[in-house]
Amino acid sequence: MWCGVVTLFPEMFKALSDFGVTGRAIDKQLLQLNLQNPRDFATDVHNTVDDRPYGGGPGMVMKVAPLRQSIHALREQVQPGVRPKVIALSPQGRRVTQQDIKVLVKEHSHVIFIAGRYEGIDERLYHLETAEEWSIGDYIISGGELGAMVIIDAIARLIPGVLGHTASAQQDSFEAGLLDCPHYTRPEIIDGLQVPEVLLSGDHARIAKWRQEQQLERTSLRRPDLLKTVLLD
Ligand code: 4GY
Repeated sequence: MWCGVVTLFPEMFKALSDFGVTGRAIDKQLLQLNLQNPRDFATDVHNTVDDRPYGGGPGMVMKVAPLRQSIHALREQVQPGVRPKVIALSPQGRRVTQQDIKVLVKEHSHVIFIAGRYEGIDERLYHLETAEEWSIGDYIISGGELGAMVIIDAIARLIPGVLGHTASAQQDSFEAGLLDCPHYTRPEIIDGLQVPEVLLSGDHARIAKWRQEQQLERTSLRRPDLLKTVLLD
């Protein structure tokens, strides 16, 4: 999977390249991360990438030209004929689900993420570069970088060969559209709290049944919205 990111803070992406599952995916060249700073395309002495909003108001708006040139520079790094999907992180976007991540990994080998800053991005960029807006949740963060990293992390763990067998099985809970069951490890008792007896029984059929019941119970209690779609499927 090839991911490009347009960001004023490329160093933030060390959180992906230098740690854990995403770091290993990059080391193994299963995930390629290409960063482009729009500041590199600023043309004035101050390296300006933002400007005052038309209509007035507080804050600054990211200018089209440096972002556009950044997208084009990233596009030139892919094989001719490949047209990466362009996704801008924004609270105005469609809420991202595990299903979206699955589709991205299966159907789009190349994706460019736009991580905005300040008050936002000049609206015309989305039209000019046919960018979709995606949101990681209904809250406001200071820039698109953390949103892009959340999505790239979720992508990495779905790329074949990135996760080991144990870890990929764990994924099956959300795969089934349900919340995960509770987990326990040693010691058997902590301050009087016992591990559920069934998990010590060695009866694998009973354990599997218990875990599925727990998944259903927790989902109906905590996320009844998820249960609706599972029952429909
Ligand atoms: N929520 N989901 C989000 C966000 C910050 C102004 C554009 C979100 O994805 N991104 O809050 N982003 C804004 C800040 C520029 C990005």
